[in-house]
Order: sequence, then structure tokens, then C-alpha cells
Amino acid sequence: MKVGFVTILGRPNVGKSTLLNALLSKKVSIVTPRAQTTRDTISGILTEKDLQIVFVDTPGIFEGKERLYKEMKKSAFESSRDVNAILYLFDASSKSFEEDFKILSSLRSEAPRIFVLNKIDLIRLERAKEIKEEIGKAFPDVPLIEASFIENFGIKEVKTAVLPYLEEGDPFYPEDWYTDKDLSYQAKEVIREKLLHFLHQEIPHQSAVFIDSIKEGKNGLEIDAIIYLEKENHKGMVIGKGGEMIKKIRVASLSEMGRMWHRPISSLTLKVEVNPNWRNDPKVLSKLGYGES
Ligand SMILES: Nc1nc2c(ncn2[C@@H]2O[C@H](COP(=O)(O)OP(=O)(O)OP(=O)(O)O)[C@@H](O)[C@H]2O)c(=O)[nH]1
Ligand SMILES: [Mg+2]
Repeated sequence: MKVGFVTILGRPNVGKSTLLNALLSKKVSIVTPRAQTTRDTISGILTEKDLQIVFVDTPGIFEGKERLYKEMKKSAFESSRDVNAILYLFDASSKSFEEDFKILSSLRSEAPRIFVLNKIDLIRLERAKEIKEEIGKAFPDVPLIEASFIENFGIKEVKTAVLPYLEEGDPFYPEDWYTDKDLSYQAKEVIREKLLHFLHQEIPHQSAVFIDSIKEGKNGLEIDAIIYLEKENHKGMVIGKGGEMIKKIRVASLSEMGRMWHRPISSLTLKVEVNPNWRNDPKVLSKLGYGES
């Protein structure tokens, strides 16, 4: 069987998680219009006859001063080591690619690279030509695939491009697995997706979700979650007038979980707590699964 690991890297918001979900035809990683959506490395497992590719979605690489962001950057860089190939995504609508070039030259990995210019639906043909020239000049030997994942364009090409880098071996995961993450992790991510969707400004970035318990009840899954916030005055905004906002988040999370898992969820309770400075507190970060303790 041909097997291998392929890491998906790039700056925040370039479409890494969109690509992962498209490759698997399944939602494994949350997607929002906002940067810094993905906070962990998430594997999506594509198993076909005689083939298993583990695609690893990573947090977008950027310089953030909080410890959380340093851990995110570290995990993205670490997941590019010892893999069969690296898919590096560029956002075609970017004005400059300097930051990308900086990231690429600081990558310490021997793995072959494949470039993807995503979001070409947002630019004109002329600009695409210009960008390809600029990237080609900086990295003449790396192949570049043009894509618009939102329009299902270029996904097949991405899959085909990684095939030569796979090796003969046994599968890493059972054939019916599509992600390395359990239900508890997925539940937390869905709630984060809805926080990012409904809340403005910095509130979602300054929040974290912890799944206190998830168990199979008589009528379906019963989930208890805690939303941690950094500031006391954010609490009112997350709960909303008469509990309107938290209700919206709860209802949207429930329907998303139902769509993803195809199984009943009989209860979802959301508690809101304030935990100042959680993004810098190694103990809290570790409890939430970010970085080392
Ligand atoms: N116009 C356009 N938008 C796209 C395309 N691909 C993804 N997007 C959108 O770009 C936004 C970010 O997509 P994500 O997949 O969450 O990006 P990401 O790279 O995982 O972002 P982080 O997790 O923050 O690093 C979402 O609103 C997507 O719908 C594309 O080809 N064209
Ligand atoms: Mg992402």
C-alpha cells in the first residue's frame, strides 16, 4: 500500500482547513472567514484502495506575543518535519509574499515542497501571472498549483501532486478513521467555530472552549462545555441580552454537530467563565490541550 504524511502549511486564513475538508469530502477542521481559526495540528486521513494519505492541517503561521500563539507556531513548524511532502499555501489576494518567503526560508525540513496559489477566484489573470513569476523567481524548483478551493478547483491536482512522494508501507490508521481527533475535540472546535462566527472583534480569539464531559445518554450524546474568556466585560456579550447570544451559539453548534456526526445529541450545556490571562498560563493551556505543560 502507498502511504505517507503530508503537512499543509501557510499563513493564517489562506485556506488550509478548507483544503483538508475538500480532500476528504468531509468536515474535519473548522473554517471561518477569520484568521487564527485553527489552533492545533489536525490530521485528516484519506484511505482508498491501496492508498492512505494523512494530511495534517496546521495553525496559520504568524508572530503573536502570547504564549498560545508561540505554541501554535511551534506545532506548525514541528509538523513539517519527517513528512513525505509539504503543501505550502499562498493567498493569491495577498499584496505581498515577503512574509511567506520568510516562513519558507526558516522551515527546517528536508521534505519536498509543493506550492499552491489558492483563492485565484479573487484576482485577475494578469495578477496571477505576476505572482507566479515572483514566487518562481524566489523558488525556481518548486512546482506551483493554481487553485480555488472554495470553487472546488485544483483539489484533484493537489492530490495527484503528492502521490509520487508516498512510500510503500502499512496504513497508519484503521481504514474507517478519517481524523485523529476524538468527539470531545470535535465538539470543542464546533463551539469555537460558532464563537468566531457570532462574536465580533477580539472576543473569540480571547476565548477557549473546554469540554467538561461528553457521554452517551439514553437519547443521544450529552455534552457539557465551558467557554473561558479573558475579560469580565466579555461575559455579558457572550451571554447576550436575556441569554440570546449564548442560545444562538448553542443552537448553531448543535446543528453543526448533528451534520458532522449523523447522531443525536440530546443535550449541550454551555457555561461561561472568566479566566484572565489564560493565553499565557501554561497550566490552562495544557488543560486545553495547547502546547506542553
Ligand atoms: N475567495 C476564496 N475564499 C476561500 C478560498 N478558500 C478558502 N476560502 C475562505 O477563506 C477563509 C479562510 O479559510 P480557512 O480554510 O479557515 O483558512 P486557514 O488557512 O485554515 O486559516 P487559519 O486556520 O486561521 O490558519 C474562509 O472564509 C474560506 O471560506 C478560495 O479559494 N477562494
Ligand atoms: Mg485553519
